[in-house]
Amino acid sequence: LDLSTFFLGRPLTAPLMNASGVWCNVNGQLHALAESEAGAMVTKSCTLLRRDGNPEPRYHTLSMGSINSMGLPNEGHQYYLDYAERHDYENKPLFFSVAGLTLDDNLTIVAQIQDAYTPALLELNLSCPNVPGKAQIGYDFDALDVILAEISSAYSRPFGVKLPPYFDTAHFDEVADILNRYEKVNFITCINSIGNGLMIDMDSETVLIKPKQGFGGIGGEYVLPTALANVNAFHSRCPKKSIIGCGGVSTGEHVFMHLLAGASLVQVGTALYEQGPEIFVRLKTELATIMQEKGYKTIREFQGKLKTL
Ligand code: RRO
Repeated sequence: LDLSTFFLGRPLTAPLMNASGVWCNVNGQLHALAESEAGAMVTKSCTLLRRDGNPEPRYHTLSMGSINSMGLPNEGHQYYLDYAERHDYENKPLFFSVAGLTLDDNLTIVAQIQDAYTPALLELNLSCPNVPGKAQIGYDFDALDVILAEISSAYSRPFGVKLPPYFDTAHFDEVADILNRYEKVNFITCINSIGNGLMIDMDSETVLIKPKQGFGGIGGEYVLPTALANVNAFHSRCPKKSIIGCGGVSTGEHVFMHLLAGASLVQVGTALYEQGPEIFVRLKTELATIMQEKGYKTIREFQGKLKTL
């Protein structure tokens, strides 16, 4: 039984990686991912300069997932570029997540990536829900069009976008139309956390995290149906692009569902935060077991082959 696959022509030992933000903020964590069973990995979304992020507590485990308002804590783009220049690309591909606070910052960072000549793949994060006072580009379709035009002319290589979840068919259509106008957008990562949820502690009658009066991005089991819908919606509307699935993955069954819905590669966020990089061993075993039971020998036999009624 073979879990190996390809992503944009690059061989992967398994269709699994971390979600940006989880286990990838500092070198020690990045090295742990490099040594794990993950088939690829991505760095923490970076800004031009280092940020402390929002005040703590800013992450809380929930019964079926997590809530976070980290606020883009990161070491600054140069730190992750230094990692990217030392990464072993024969071992596994590296994605480089960028979430500049302004269009100019994004253009500066992508110019630096280009100059560094690393084989890292740019994942442009258009969906951070947690920077106070900053709207998500993914929900502003005019701004989305502008940033894709600007990055496409400034950056000579294929890149991808990390999108927020959408909840309306008209929005799937409109965003897919915009993305399809940009040939360099080779992949789409669906989804970021469901923004600005709220959970409450019953005993103390308080919110669970300090920033934004307790509002934060929701991840984990809560978001699986929304994630699968977004993966499948963009898979069918953007046939020339690859989809990376993210959202609600904690078992091999969830990985299988994302692949069936059209993902070529599946990211793990909340469950990786809770369980650590050893989780990739279990996810691979569980995925292999499901494939064996169903009689599939390779991932390509079922990837994107979701049936409708
Ligand atoms: O750092 C964060 O607060 C954060 C980011 Br940049 C993101 O894209 N998604 C998220 O849930 N948290």
